[in-house]
Amino acid sequence: MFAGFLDLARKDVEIPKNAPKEYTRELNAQFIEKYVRNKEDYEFVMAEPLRMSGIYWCTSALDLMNALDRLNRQEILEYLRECRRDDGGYAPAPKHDSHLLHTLCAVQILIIFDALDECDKEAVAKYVKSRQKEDGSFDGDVSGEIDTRFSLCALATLYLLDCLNVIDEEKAVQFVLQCQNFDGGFGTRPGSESHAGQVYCCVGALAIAGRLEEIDVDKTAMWLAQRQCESGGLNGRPEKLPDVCYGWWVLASLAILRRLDWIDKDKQISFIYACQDEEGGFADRPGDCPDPFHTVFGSAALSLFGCEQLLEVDPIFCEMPDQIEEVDEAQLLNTLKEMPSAEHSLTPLELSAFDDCATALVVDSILGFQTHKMFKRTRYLKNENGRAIEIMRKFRQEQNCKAVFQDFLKIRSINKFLLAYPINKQKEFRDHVVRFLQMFSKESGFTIESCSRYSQEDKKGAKLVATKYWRKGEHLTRLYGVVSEMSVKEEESILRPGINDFSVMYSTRKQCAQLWLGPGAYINHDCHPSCQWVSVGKTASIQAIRNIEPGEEITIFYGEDFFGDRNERCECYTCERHGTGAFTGLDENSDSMSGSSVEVGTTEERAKTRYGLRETVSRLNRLSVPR
Ligand code: GRG
Repeated sequence: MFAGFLDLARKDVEIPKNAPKEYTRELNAQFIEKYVRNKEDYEFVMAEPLRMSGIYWCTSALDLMNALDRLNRQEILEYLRECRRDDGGYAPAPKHDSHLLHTLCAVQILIIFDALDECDKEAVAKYVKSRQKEDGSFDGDVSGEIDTRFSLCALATLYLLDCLNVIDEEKAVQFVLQCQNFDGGFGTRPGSESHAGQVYCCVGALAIAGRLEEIDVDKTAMWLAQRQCESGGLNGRPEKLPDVCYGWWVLASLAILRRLDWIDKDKQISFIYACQDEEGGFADRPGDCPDPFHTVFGSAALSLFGCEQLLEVDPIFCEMPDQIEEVDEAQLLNTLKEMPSAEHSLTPLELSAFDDCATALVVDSILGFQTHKMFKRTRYLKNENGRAIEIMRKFRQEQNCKAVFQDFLKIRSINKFLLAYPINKQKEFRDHVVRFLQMFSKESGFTIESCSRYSQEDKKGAKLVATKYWRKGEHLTRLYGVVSEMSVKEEESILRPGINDFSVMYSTRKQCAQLWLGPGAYINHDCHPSCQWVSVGKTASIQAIRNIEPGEEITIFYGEDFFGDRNERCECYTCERHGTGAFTGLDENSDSMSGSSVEVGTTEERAKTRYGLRETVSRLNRLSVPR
């Protein structure tokens, strides 16, 4: 209590010299896992009135850490069922009353677990509508408390369920606008003090309604930027102590307003790191006790700044497309061809994003794990993987490219992804997806399978395999490689050595690096390959250079020095058979012959510490591509 009084006088904190200086992902994940497991702990028991929010914080935190599998999905979904109330809303715990905040949390949890079909959308929408007052405001529950937090909860819930039209949106917007103060900030109700949490709620609500242009964005962003204290931390209002959770409320608001760079990023990151407990989890300030609330919002703030150990955060509100806008399905479907053109106009950036998204939809849905990606942190499918899996299952039976693409367009995150591109590029995305569908077409003569041969892929990669007999000289016309030339600037901005330069070649003729993606990027190297590349326009196809039996792997020769000098680290099947490359000097009967040499650490750690198998810089001077 005495410390609480002292806090009234303090205006900032000092960061201890020994405070953490990096994000401790594993410890943070363990902290959440332990919190959820120890249901008898005092903190857990006392948090019952907030339980649904607590589950949302834990679920969201582990989701960002890409560690959702540490939670018991079934147990959580069962809990949600117990919290459904007859009025259509969700309560924080069984036998409690429903509340708008916990209803939003429940919907978000269902989305994270890809289980939105468990939600009675109409009932929830009816409940949210019932909480709107005559002046456009919302109360949270039967107690009647009005707060702009509940305006955001209402709009966000309805947006996520695709039924914003059930409320009086205009009145909701007018109420939020009335809560803006002369300083640019927003409060809980008209005339109440500006607070960063409420700014987030109001800016988010206006973004959902597509009405941000109604405020002076610079003025609001200035008020938010002034929240940064000397320590680098952010406070919620003037003269108050910084708290790691404002890393989220302030930064997400600035991100929505496209003014994230108005904050001293490095100082803020150091402050956030320092709030981590040495045993995991985040506290409000350095040295305090950690909890799930500060852990999720501290992590989310770091993700906004692009922390590599965290998945891209989905602040929903700053990525929001226009509500009514949807891609023009007819334009895309009417001109769909089963064998797309060999030409394209994709820049390396577009090709990278399209390839990632298409492989997430088509390939990963069938193989059941994430295959190579240019931008690993981006979640193209958000939490709608289940839909893609279903669609691909149907494609394998019905073999209908048009129907499958039409279904893909119905996936919300895909529609949203495409809306960022003009129609000509959307068509190119469609063609790219169709190229990948060939992998599962009965006509193509090849397919993709998982492959555990290569240590560089943490033994979780893929290979292309023939599904028919191919004669020497025949062209595998449905197997495309898609090539895009890279400027030095593009190389610098897109490529990360050892991380995503796995398919970059140097053209000695054109004197530039080229990005090779498409289904062809899954073809593995072999020192005695079965195929070779043949350029066709801006794509490339594959030709058999010897007879290939069904079931045999389709391989090409990457180059003399792709896997180190004279391919000394090559792990191909031919090297394994001949005891060359990575198998040189290995005893045939030793354990390490069961695929390749022993590897320690993650791919990223290895990329930093040893020869980078796919390190562009060291390869660019050696490689050439076919003319
Ligand atoms: C979709 C992420 C998401 C949230 C739902 C409930 C809600 C919408 C947003 C809450 C926004 C908010 C009001 C955050 C502030 C939380 C907080 C730490 C309040 C503390 O206020 P004070 O007055 O502390 O106790 P200060 O920092 O002002 O001294």
